Amino acid sequence: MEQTFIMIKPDGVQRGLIGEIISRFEKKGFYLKGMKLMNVERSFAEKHYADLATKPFFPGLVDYIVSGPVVAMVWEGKDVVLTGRKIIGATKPSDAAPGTIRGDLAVEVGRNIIHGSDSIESARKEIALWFPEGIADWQSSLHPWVYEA
Ligand code: D4T
Repeated sequence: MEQTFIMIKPDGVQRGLIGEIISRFEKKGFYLKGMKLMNVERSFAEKHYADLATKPFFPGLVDYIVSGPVVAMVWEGKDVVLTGRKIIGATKPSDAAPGTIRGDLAVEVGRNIIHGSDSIESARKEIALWFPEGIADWQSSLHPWVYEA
């Protein structure tokens, strides 16, 4: 099954939104396969956001990501990359629909509380970067009650 990398950013941690965010993915029917609370080095944040290195907001983005602990997670499920992005909502919280995490819980693009991989290829790279030690191997006993096969 497909996997995606989800990160609760420092504002999501500081605002006490970890449980709320995990709950939305869990209740949907996706499976948590890896999770850790960690502070990241500047060089690591720069590597994660390497594709955005030329953007004017890049230095501020890196400052924000290293400003406190983040929660790094791997979630698994059918179409979890695309569906995870829908659960998260548009990058700019003012464009994010009500019912999405950013639509309900965030105001500013530079404080949008959560990251989710934007493609299967990005997910593969991000999981390898954030979880070099690997992820947990388990299956939910509820699987047949969420998935048809
Ligand atoms: P992430 O990667 O954090 O899930 O965000 P998105 O995939 O939704 O959006 P992105 O890669 O375009 O932006 C990455 C990150 O940069 C911040 N940002 C973005 C910002 O501070 N100012 C901006 O103008 C934009 C476009 C927010 C998310």
